[in-house]
Amino acid sequence: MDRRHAIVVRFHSNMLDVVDNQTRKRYTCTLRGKFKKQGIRPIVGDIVEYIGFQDMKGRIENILPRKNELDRPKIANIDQVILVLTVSHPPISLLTLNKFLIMAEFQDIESVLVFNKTDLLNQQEKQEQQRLTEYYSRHYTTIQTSAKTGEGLDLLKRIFNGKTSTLAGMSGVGKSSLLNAVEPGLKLKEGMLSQQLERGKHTTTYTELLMIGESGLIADTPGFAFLDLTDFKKESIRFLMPDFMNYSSDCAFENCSHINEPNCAVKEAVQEGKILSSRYDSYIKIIEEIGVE
Ligand SMILES: Nc1nc2c(ncn2[C@@H]2O[C@H](COP(=O)(O)OP(=O)(O)OP(=O)(O)O)[C@@H](O)[C@H]2O)c(=O)[nH]1
Ligand SMILES: [Mg+2]
Ligand SMILES: [Zn+2]
Repeated sequence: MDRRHAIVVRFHSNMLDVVDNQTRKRYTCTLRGKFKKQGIRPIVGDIVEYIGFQDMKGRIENILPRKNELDRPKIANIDQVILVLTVSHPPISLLTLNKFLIMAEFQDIESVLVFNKTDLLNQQEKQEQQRLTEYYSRHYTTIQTSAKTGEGLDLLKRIFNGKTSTLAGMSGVGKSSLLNAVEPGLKLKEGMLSQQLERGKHTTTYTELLMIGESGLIADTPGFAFLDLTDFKKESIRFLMPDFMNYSSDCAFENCSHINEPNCAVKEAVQEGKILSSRYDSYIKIIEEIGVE
């Protein structure tokens, strides 16, 4: 029988769903016994070899090597992470955003920034969003959207195409709403912000890859993921900030940490407004949080 390639999109109790790489048809598969013996378990995003039977049933024969692997959510072979933010409703935490970008940079995963709920912004908030969009777009794909009015959704759709993506962002920023707006057939559960904040719960609670657009797959992950920086070395953070890297070669000291050294080009750039001061503040905060090794 023919072995074909597919991607794992969802787990059931002891079966898993895969989507064929070429036909985009969905099969519910069992695992070969050898996986249990070897203690190997595929995760969502794994590329597998499978044999398809009748009635869209199949059996996983082999798991191909992973290009990357995230822990929270447990997912493999991600091409990009779509980080959804809101300048208000709820207000953005720039520290969280910057931590997240550092984390993605470290894992070598591309980040896309989506500023959502543009329809709710007042004049001042609009300006703030414009300022952030302009800055971050120098290093990351950055778009502005509204799941309500449809602004930016065509662009978002194009970003999804041909890629395996995962969503991230605080509860209530509109991750599920954006996916529903782009692909109404998904019918994902959306939450009422106020109720969510009261209960401190997420509306979306498990990891699944959904088919979106003609050729995209996306995980609508619960809330914020992979934000643990404790394993980081303080010394590595500055290399994960592309805006700092633009200036650091002009620092007087070759291995300048941009904290106490004189003639620091990064600190000068902050003073001249070329680097956002919130970026620098986040850098110092993160270094402090990591503490002494
Ligand atoms: N006005 C406006 N409301 C939005 C927009 N996007 C989402 N909402 C509302 O914001 C609330 C939260 O949206 P969700 O899509 O459930 O948020 P989420 O990011 O998926 O939240 P979790 O699943 O808890 O992580 C819902 O009441 C949505 O209707 C938008 O662009 N404009
Ligand atoms: Mg959701
Ligand atoms: Zn420096």
